[in-house]
Amino acid sequence: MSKADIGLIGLAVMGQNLVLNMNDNGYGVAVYNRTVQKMTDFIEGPAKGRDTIYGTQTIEELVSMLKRPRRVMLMVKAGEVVDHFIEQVLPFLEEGDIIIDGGNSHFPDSNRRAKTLAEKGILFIGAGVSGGEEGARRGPSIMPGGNEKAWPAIKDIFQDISAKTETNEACCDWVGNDGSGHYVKMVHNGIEYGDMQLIGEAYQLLKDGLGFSYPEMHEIFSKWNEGPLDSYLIEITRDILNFKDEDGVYLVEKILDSAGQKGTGKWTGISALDLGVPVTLIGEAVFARCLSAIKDERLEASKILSGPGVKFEGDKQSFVNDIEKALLFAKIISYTQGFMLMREAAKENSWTLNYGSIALMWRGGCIIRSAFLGKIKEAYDKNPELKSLLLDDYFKDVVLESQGALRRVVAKAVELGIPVPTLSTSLAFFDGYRSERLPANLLQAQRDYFGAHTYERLDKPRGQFFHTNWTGKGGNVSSSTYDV
Ligand code: 2AM
Repeated sequence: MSKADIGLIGLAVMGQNLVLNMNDNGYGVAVYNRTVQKMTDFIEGPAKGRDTIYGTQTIEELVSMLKRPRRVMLMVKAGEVVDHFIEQVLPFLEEGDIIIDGGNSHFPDSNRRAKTLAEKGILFIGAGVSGGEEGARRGPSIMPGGNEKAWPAIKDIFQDISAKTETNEACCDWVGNDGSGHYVKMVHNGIEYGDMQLIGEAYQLLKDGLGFSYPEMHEIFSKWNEGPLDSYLIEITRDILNFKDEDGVYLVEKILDSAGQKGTGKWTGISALDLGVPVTLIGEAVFARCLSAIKDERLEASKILSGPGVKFEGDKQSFVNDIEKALLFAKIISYTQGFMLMREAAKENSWTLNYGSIALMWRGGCIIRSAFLGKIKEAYDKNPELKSLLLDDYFKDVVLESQGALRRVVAKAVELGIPVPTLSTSLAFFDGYRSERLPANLLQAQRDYFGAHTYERLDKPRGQFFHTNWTGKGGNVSSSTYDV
């Protein structure tokens, strides 16, 4: 009976494709779905003729088919449904068996599940899986974290089914304890929001600022995809810009400009705020989607609030080259911020994260896959303790070389009245990050003035706090004893 290498619960399209992918790689898979009809449709449809994919009608039957240690993977809707299935599976498992959650779970849930299951002797893995349907079928990026004791038992399956880089390295490696796999996946999605918003801003500059046609923009993106911006998202944008509806009109022109979101970008922003890390670019990308979503209000405002009415004058080609460099610059800032966030989360949660291997996992299979991630891996391979990507020689040179282009692009966008929230925040971050002094001295003075919050001084050692009676009227009591 025990003949399947792994059991998979949840036969929506991601689940089905992972099963087929595992089976292509020689693994026997037992499958189950709440709605049993979906299981039979799968067995008689996409899985037809594969005699090592086993359809099961109950969870008990599914578990009974598994080799030990039993590996049960959940590909179900994130949230309570995951807990519900864990409860259903548990009575049939024994110590040392493994539950893998491959859905888009929020990392605090995975932290909790890893802990409560460990108490029961069950090894929990929270694995971020990226790459969409096609990735799941042909090779996704997989970011597994949780109970490390389970890793040897799932390593081969996961690395076999994952995407590979050009040098045949698997885009799947051990991430770290607890919910760190889902955390890294969340940051991946946040970065995806940023990359997409940056491309959107470039598109609006090309279309509304420079007046390029769709075939011209298609050409520009084709060229960009052959340079340092070479990536999946640039590639699909190139193709989208060339895609005509049945009536010959470019389809993207007809799509309502109101963006949806499922929450992972927002979670990244919330985590950044919680940890106090300036992940400004992803934050702007999330808010840009929110602004797009109030379409009706914008429509009303557009009739009342006019812009500068300025037209682009100058050399279009050189501006296109500037946009390319500006995109690269901003992308470096975004990834710098994302890795800063992961470092802080690792500190906070006592995770040991390997940043080079995270870059490698994102190198292929997932939505943000790009040539650029190879450079990030090199930077962390050179110095695993690298504080910031901007301090790496390669990235330092690129940002120093391209900052002029970004400044011209942002300045021109401001003149033209084209919103570039992510491009401009990347510049603001850069200018702040490279500043020895920021105006926070004044801010500290204000805080001390109105709230006796105290300040440290440049001419005294750190850790000594001072309070000044700014008006001569307030007391000398500082907020350590008196808080307004
Ligand atoms: P279904 O096919 O029976 O709807 C992705 O939606 C997967 O999660 C599907 O396998 C789906 O099962 C499952 N799922 C979604 N909501 C569920 C719920 N409330 N209980 C059990 N399974 C659920």
